[in-house]
Amino acid sequence: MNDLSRLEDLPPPYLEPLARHSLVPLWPSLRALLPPGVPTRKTQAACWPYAAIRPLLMQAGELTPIDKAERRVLVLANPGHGPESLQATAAIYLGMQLLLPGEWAPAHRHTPNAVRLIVEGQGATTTVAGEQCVMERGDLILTPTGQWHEHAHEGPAPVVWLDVLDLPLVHYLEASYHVNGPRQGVVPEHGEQLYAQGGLVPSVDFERAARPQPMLRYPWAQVRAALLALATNRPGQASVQVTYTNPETGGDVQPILGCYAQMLRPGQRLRLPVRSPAMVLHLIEGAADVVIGEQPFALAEADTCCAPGYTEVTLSNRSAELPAFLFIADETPLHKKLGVFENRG
Ligand code: GTQ
Repeated sequence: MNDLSRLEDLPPPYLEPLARHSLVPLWPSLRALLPPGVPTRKTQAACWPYAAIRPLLMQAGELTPIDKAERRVLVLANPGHGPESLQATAAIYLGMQLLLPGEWAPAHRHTPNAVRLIVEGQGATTTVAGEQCVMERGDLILTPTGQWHEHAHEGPAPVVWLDVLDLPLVHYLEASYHVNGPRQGVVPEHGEQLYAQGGLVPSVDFERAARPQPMLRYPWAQVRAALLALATNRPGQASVQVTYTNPETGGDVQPILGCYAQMLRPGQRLRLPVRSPAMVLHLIEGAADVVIGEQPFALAEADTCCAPGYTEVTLSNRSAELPAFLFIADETPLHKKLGVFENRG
């Protein structure tokens, strides 16, 4: 951040006492800290094809037992941030996690918020605060800050999901830590059954907002149906997108990252508005081309890419017959809370 080479303009007898007193002149760094017009971003346009990740993840399954790994994850590390930083954008961490039949990833809770988007396999569950969430392809499962969670797998084939956490931000804030715990008891109720039945909720023994995030699982079948209905009901609308919301507040599902599902109509080309938050895109179904700034990527199912903020992103459905469906996560709630959100159209 500090352009140290420009300090050479200053005489060493001046610089030496500055260093001794932990003082730094601002003026050599001012333009780097506050560049003209557009922020400097480490986050690069990047893409992780699932075809590259999958065999390496399966190899990890052979090389590293779950009790040693605790979480068997390959991190999608943005080259602009470097491999050690383990981050996709300034605030977003992405990882592909593998659980093999019979495995259990033990209970813990931590300060960063997580969401999981199921990529392949059946028969695994994530238990969050006692609620056992079935993991099926395309489902979104929340693990809000501070809630106990563990993953178990009784099915016959490997299960893989995409972890999206606000870990880089929480770590930057020096607020990231975890606590291990014993296996959770399971409660019979499920938030998505309590809330997602046409506006009905139980009349007895039901307390609104008893939990900060009342719905933990957003089944893909319901999200997909909502997008198809939206596309049919609003034939003239270009962007067919839904936001995953908290059914009690109507606001975002998590405090820092926003989650959305986007449908591309057959043959559709869609330019997204240029906005301040960075985002990640994951193709759930279909085939799509994405251009991030100047960089084109051809997405196949289960491919994941990431776009820095203040950058033009254009999506094109490669099929003229079938819709395409993407999961999107971005930093919008964070930018809005901080007052730095910008939409440049
Ligand atoms: O499954 O709890 O990718 O704690 C990173 C940290 C997954 C998890 C990650 C985690 C988890």
